[in-house]
Amino acid sequence: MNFIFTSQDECFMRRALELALLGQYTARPNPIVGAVLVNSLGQIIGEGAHLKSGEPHAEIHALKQAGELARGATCYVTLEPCSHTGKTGPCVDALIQAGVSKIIFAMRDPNPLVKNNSGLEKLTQAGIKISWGLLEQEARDLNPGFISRMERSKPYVRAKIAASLDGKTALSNGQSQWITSPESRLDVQTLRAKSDVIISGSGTVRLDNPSLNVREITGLQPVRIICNTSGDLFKNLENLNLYTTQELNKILNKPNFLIAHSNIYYQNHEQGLYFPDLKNNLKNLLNFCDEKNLNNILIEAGSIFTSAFLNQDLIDELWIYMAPCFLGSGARDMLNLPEILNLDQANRWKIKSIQLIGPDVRVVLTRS
Ligand code: AOF
Ligand code: ZN
Repeated sequence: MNFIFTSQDECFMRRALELALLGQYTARPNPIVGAVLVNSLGQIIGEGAHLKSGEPHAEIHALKQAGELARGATCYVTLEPCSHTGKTGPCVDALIQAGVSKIIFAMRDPNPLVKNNSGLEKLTQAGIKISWGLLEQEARDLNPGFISRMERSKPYVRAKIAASLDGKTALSNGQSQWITSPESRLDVQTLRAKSDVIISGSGTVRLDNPSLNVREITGLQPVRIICNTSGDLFKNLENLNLYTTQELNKILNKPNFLIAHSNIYYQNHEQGLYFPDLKNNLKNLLNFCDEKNLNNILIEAGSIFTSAFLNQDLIDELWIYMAPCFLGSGARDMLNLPEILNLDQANRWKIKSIQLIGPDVRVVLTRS
């Protein structure tokens, strides 16, 4: 379907996209959504964002703010209004009841519960004009993990790397704190805060004893999963910062520090996730995340572990923070990839964005 939109439509949709961000650290596992109600004079009469799973959707907040003024208004919303009863009632019914006359949404909802056309048919039958596709890519970019799970049955996976300009991530003795600036590390905090899960390797845990939590931003804490095939970290749990900073994760109903392992002895450990042959089948860990409604995964690990994910073709985005320094030839490489003998086999990516972060540069790479 090809709909025609005005520059005023675009302005209001941009506002809806902006509002959606209000839920970016708190709404998961739900998608983030923004909505704006505009009257016939082109004035905004209601605004809303979906802030928390189980709480009202964006449209409901906007309708509440507009009250009686919603009659005859246009609703701009970043995601197709839902037609199902989940933790909350269908937004389609609320919009009909409030008497809005037009709805413009940026993207169809890929959720199988909403995907059938029943909501759109209901709106059309109620005499409401509907159109969609305005700033669709921008709306898709708000919810990569939710869309990936709905469309491909797998979470969206990002890997973060902090490196020098000569592509090194640690000295030969393992020292890596700190190559990048405090500004870059704060930027990583926002990336963590948007992630449902942080995955790391036991090597990083032994070397740095990291907490891998969110400290500078208010929002939900991610689940931290450490891959440790032998399970030997279980012997020393209490001394890990991951253990002392753990709290209950409501999506999983488990502590937010888990160890993925392949040691049958720890099969029933309450903080364990047992996968036979985890090392060669990291995909099984991602399948677990998909089944548990965990949308966005961030890998923060050393080069060997990050490369294992890369070699198994499991990474959607690379976030590389590069500090303007050189660590020399003895230092550890950013990645450990198999040697290739033909440039046709190069591991190629597309640059999605480049941004200065303090004194460093952040390059985001995608596959497509
Ligand atoms: C909307 N507006 O603001 C959001 C929508 O369990 P529930 O009731 O909260 O439903 C969650 C599903 O609703 C979610 O998976 C997605 O399909 C849709 N989200 N829909 O009309 C919103 N957040
Ligand atoms: Zn809804």
